[in-house]
Amino acid sequence: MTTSRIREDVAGLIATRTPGRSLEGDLYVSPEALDLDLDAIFYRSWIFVAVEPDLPEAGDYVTVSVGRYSVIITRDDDEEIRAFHNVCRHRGSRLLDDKCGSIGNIVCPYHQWTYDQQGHLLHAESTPPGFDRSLFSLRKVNLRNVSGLIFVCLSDDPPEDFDEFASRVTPYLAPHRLPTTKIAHQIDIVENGNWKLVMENNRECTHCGGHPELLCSLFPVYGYQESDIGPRLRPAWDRYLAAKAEFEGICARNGLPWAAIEELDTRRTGFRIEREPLDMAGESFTIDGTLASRKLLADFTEPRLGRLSMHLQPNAWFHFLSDHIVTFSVLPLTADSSLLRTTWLVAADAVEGVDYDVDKLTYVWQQTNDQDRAFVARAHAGVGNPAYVPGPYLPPEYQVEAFCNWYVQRVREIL
Ligand code: 3BY
Ligand code: FES
Repeated sequence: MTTSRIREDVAGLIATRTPGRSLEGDLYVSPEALDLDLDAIFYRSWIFVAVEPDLPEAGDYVTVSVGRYSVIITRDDDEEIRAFHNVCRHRGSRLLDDKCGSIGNIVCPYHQWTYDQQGHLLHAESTPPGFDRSLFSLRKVNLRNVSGLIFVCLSDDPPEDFDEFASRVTPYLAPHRLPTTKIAHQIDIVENGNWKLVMENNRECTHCGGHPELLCSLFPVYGYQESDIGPRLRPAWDRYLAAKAEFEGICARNGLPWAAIEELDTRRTGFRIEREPLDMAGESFTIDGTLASRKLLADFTEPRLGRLSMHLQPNAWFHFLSDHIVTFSVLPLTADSSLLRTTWLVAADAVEGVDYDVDKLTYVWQQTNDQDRAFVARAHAGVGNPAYVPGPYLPPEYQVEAFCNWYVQRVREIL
């Protein structure tokens, strides 16, 4: 089949999409749809790829693969963070292989063309007289740093609303001072499911009964409104409302914004942010809700700051707490598999074994990730079955629908 024919088929599935229902199966499982997703979404949007503490020192770098691209992110001697394509300007060799490391100059392993940390070509052997090295700098990738969260955009024409998004969320994020934290733990897991199913699963809590550890501290009403609450959730809802009333006072006292901003499918850089109370002791994502790290972040003096949660299209979500931060990024590997990276950050001066214990810090989300991995694999297997027909999103799943609306809009823009 020609590329344009494939596009027509996928375009047909997008065109006939019924609002309020899940997507057609081939949009989740076909390699052609993944190609389209990469083109429409991952090569054009701002993609969350790293946190500043991934590169704590001058000379540190990380590499990240986004579809067919590989990107190098570096911190230079002036502490500036930059991104380049991981492609030599001589004959295109990949430059860096490792996920992270530390370097002075970037030396191509093939014929040793040598670039400085700003991407300038410093040295190339056997060049003819008059060879202009300045024409062969590494190709830059657009990068933004929002309170220590690193985003790249592979397009030369990045979405223009990103800076406005950044200025709206910065008052929420900045008080946690992510750039002053350190990585306590980071794990990559491969989900046996399409990236959209990983994202959809994250956008609702109607499956949260499958997360007993998370529900120790998270109220199981994420995405619910009063009218959605049945007898099963009524006690939790009442507890949530009582906690919220007290919590708003805590936020006000600490000068922390908490009100929800919800623009998941009404803008190019779709996002949702809100600070909400936690259950039990109300301090952190632990089994009894008490702190996972004794050293609070920034200059916080109160542990009960709840969870500042931010959900972003297309590929990320975050929880900022008083004692740690946990970030999640999703990148497609194939139509059937996705990489989920989870990073836990604690205060830079928190001492492992004294102030925090990695197992306690990571337990709830390790369990939750594992449970979600099973849900995603199950969903992927089901939507790949020829008997699958798109089903209805229910009211507490409105953020799943917002994700699909946002996705469909992006694909329509390029078809
Ligand atoms: O991580 C999240 O933000 C959401 C909250 C509940 C379901 N999901 C795990
Ligand atoms: Fe990099 Fe030749 S391809 S030096």
